[in-house]
Amino acid sequence: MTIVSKVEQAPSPAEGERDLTDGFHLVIDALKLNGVKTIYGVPGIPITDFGRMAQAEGIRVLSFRHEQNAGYAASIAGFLTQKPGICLTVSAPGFLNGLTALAHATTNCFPMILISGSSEREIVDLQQGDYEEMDQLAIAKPLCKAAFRILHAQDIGIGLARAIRAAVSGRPGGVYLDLPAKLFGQVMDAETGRKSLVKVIDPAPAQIPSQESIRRALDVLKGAKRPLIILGKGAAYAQADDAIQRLVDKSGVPFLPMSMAKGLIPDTHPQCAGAARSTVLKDSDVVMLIGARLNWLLSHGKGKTWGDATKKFIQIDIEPKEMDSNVEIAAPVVGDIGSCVSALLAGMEAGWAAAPAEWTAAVAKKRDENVAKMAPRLMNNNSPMDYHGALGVLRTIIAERPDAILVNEGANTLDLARGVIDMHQPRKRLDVGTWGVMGIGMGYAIAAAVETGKPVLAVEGDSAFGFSGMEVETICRYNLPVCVVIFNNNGIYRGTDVNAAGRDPATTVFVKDSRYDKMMEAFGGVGVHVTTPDELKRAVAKAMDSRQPTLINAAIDPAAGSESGRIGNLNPQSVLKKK
Ligand code: ADP
Ligand code: TPW
Ligand code: MG
Repeated sequence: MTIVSKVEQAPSPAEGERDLTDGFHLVIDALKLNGVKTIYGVPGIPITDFGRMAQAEGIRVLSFRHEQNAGYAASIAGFLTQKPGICLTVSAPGFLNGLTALAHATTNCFPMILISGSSEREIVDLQQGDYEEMDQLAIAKPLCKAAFRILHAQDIGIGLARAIRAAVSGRPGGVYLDLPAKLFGQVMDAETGRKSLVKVIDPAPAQIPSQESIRRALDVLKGAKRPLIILGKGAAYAQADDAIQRLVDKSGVPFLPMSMAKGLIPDTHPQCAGAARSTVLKDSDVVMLIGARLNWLLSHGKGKTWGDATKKFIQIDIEPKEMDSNVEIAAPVVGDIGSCVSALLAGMEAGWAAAPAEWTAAVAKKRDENVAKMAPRLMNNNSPMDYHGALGVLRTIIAERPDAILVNEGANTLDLARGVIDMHQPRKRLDVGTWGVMGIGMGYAIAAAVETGKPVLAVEGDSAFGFSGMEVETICRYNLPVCVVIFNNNGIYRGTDVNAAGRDPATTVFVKDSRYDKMMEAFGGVGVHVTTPDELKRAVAKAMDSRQPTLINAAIDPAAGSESGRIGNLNPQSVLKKK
């Protein structure tokens, strides 16, 4: 008897012989049937052979050093491709390591499936102490959009179809798929197995907004004296780039991109209000949100950030429950962004009046003033470097290579890079997202390189880098075009804190003048240590053009940063006097 892996190429069975398949191959065939090309994970019992077989069957299986990084890679692969990114882990500890990323995917509305092997159900349920025993399904459930377990080989097709649909339809999110060890070895007739597989048709169906909601939104927009469009990462995810561009152009409305929506329309577009953020939030009277939630990142749509003027909100989102989540939404438009924006465009009759010139001129003036104020700071060649001097050159690097992908995390390193580095193309800026989580860096960089083939520039705070730094080995192993720049200011926010109590170092500082570049050299990559913006520029340009794995340790003035970057106001204050 032969175990048949490629069901579609199964030879006709010889007389009296039935071809068989098994759980391993059915999962692989189901993934392939649904277009999965890459799996991010860490091997071990019970999925080591699964990884080998998937690789043999032509799926790219990328092995990481820690599941959390593989999970972040899968989550951003989902964002970039609109297909669920797949993360594969072992049971209990591997599963838990991957779970943070699954929760992150759900929070950020990225489609992802965490597939974990699990231990024997009968033993787990009686809590008899199996190898890596854990009730993974129960633990995953509250942290993701949906969670499934497959117990029988004949259910693999349906189980994967459910997982894929749950991840990508409606508001995308993380899905957990539990595959007990026993499933992989289950054998069934190959032909029956092939027939049991499901190719998911139209996994994320268009969701057409009602005509009434479109009319209402256009009425509100028409009445605006100071309109603003806010583009969120949902708009970037939706890949409705042309329609959004046409809406912005036709309406003449200033737009503000949220962090990961930067570049959806170039930051250099005349209507971009990125450099006039406080003014447009405060002074606008009608705000159209496209794939952006009114969460903490937008001060919940109220308070002094939003000024005194009464605002009317138009919100375009695929998730009906998002409407009125923080403030009243005057014109909810529920549907997928492509369909909604196209319907709005269709409803804007010829001769639609562009946004009032008085307002657009005021926004442009404010923006130009702010840009002019910043310009000289970006041109300094100080050593030790400050953030602006270093970021000024990275801004040029990206302007010269607009198709490169920028990954960014840290506190000052994040907030200042977001403000300084203009993005020119959609989905090129990948960062900490809704939670402001540290640790996405290397996972995102690896997936970005793998999924797009473009060179990646990862701009990392020294603390941020530490959360996923071991994956530089992975970058070298797969020879990926990733250039990591570490803004090394000797610590979290600043490198200057001292512990008044003596003994141990302060909680926010690291070993002084660490040479992270040597880490890259340890694995055969290029390591460079730089102390001036000129040196930084040369090193990054070389790395991006050579596509060689590179880590540049950029020494930043330890006193240059501020506590928590731009969000220091969120720190609770003690009323007690310091000792
Ligand atoms: P940002 O952090 O950039 O402000 P958020 O993550 O808060 O963005 O918001 C993204 C929003 O986009 C979510 O509310 C999500 O439901 C929505 N969304 C995601 N994909 C689509 C889509 N294809 N069509 C409509 N809305 C979408
Ligand atoms: C998973 C808290 C926010 S920002 C940051 C930490 C630890 C590091 C800032 O230092 P870095 O940048 O990266 O050196 P810089 O330029 O300001 O010096 N754990 C998680 N997520 C978060 N957000 C934290 C801790 C945090
Ligand atoms: Mg730092």
